[in-house]
Amino acid sequence: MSLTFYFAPMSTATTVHWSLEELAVPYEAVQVDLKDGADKQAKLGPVNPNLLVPVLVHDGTPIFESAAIQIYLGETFGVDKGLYPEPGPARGEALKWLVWTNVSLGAAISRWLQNTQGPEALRNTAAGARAREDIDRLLAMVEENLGGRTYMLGENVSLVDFHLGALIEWIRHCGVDLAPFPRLAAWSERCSARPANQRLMAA
Ligand SMILES: N[C@@H](CCC(=O)N[C@@H](CS)C(=O)NCC(=O)O)C(=O)O
Repeated sequence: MSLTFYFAPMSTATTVHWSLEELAVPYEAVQVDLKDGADKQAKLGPVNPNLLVPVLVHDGTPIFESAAIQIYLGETFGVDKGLYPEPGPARGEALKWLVWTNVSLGAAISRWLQNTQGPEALRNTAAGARAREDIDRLLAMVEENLGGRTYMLGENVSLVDFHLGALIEWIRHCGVDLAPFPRLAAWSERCSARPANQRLMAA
């Protein structure tokens, strides 16, 4: 069995990196310098024509898109390790939050960053403000979900917590205040304190 993981620090790849560390499966990590076009082309060209990290290559098959990788890792290794639900309604909940993290919350965060911190010529103040409102509305969904739950799927930590948790760490770093969402803030601290995440942060 071979697993090769293409990543860059402090990027979308961190969500998958965290899961790989928690799953404790052996993998080879290949760091890509996203600022170096030649490095990107040489390393990512053969595995992701979109030239983005993360990419996971399992026994020669490349898988890109972080949510797809998380789902794949969950199905392939996570159930046995107690980090991903068996097929059934709980699996449906995991899929719901993994996909939501990218296509709802992640998309709003991208709009916000592009319109407030991206290239000057592409910024739009009203679109940035709208995206920021959307982020708070979406964070309120997480706050609601965490009512009476320790983790996103209930009492057990799962790949959903690592996927969403890494994104929340990132937006905190970008200046999103979690104070209006106390359950979310406490959950984020709980997840971030895990040894696997601390190892990544220290690397
Ligand atoms: N939808 C993709 C987004 C991946 C993505 O945007 N990756 C960024 C890093 S955060 C990247 O590789 N950018 C390449 C570059 O900056 O040249 C996913 O979830 O995997």
